[in-house]
Amino acid sequence: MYTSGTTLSTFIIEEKRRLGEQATGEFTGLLNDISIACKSIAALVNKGALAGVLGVAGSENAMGDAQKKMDLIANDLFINALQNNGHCAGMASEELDEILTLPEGKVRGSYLVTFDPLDGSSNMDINIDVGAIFSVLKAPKGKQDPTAEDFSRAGVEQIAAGYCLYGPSTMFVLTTGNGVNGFTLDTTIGEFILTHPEMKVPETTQEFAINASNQRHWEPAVQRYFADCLAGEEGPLAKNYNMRWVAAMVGEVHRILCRGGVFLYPIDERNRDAGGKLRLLYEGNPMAMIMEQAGGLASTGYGRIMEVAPNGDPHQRVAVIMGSKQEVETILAYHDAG
Ligand code: AFP
Repeated sequence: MYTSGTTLSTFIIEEKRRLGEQATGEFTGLLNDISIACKSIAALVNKGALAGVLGVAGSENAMGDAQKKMDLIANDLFINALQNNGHCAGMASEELDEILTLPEGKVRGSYLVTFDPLDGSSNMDINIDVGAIFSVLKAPKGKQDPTAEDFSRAGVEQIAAGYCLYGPSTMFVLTTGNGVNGFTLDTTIGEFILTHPEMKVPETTQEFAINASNQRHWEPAVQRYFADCLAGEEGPLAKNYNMRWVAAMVGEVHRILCRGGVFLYPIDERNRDAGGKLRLLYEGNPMAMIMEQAGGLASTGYGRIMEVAPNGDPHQRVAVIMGSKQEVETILAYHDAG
């Protein structure tokens, strides 16, 4: 008998049932909205130059990054998918200065969504992997429109997080707090199908990912760890390392989920006051939840990313060290040593 496999919606409904949770369908609807945004983005990313979506938009986002055309299109597609179906009460996007409330007349749902609609967008023009990252929080009860303060919550409060990787195939990877599952887009039927159940990060690794061009700015603990990695078998870590750098966090995290590794975007002297380079709400927290749910660790070097106290700025930054449990513990020992 031919089967089409387990679709994302079926998986979410079945998971709720398995856990004995009351399901109104709203959460399933919300994740469906997000998956529709991702499918629409995948279609355009896949067409690339044919769809006229390459190149810069001529604007900057809240962090002063030059926006690509596709950053803005992906942002619009997320907003469109989330504001019309009554599942979401408000959004925060890496591409927007302020949080976004729904237009008048739209039904407010029970959830808040944060997203980076096109992570690694400088990869777009060279046809290398890009992705989307999202996180879901409960909306405050009895409030028509959320404020920035309502998004200002530690990562441990996330009720779901995920990413969509636009690579050789399009993959949607999701956690709702019960492990991590990966779905591949079957473009012939337009559905995400469960292909990577219960993803687990291997505990050990010999692979690291860091932008080594920043080496001179890193803090001493990371300098020492990196030097010991390069020393290989003869060094204190006694193993030969491999290095990878996709320059899109979605790509790095996906590789780590599939075959182990560590990804570092540590504090460096230029971003020390800001707390790091990557964004806590749009990158740090969601990827930390996925990593931990898959058995890995996610730290700033000094504590769990998901316990970083939010400072009220939706564009707060954070240092990131995440991946295979034993390797992250090794890096934390370098930090403990000062
Ligand atoms: P964008 O979302 O602005 O494209 O940034 C991607 C990213 O934040 C992250 O995904 C990469 O790991 C990192 O930037 C790469 O940045 P550098 O080129 O500065 O190392």
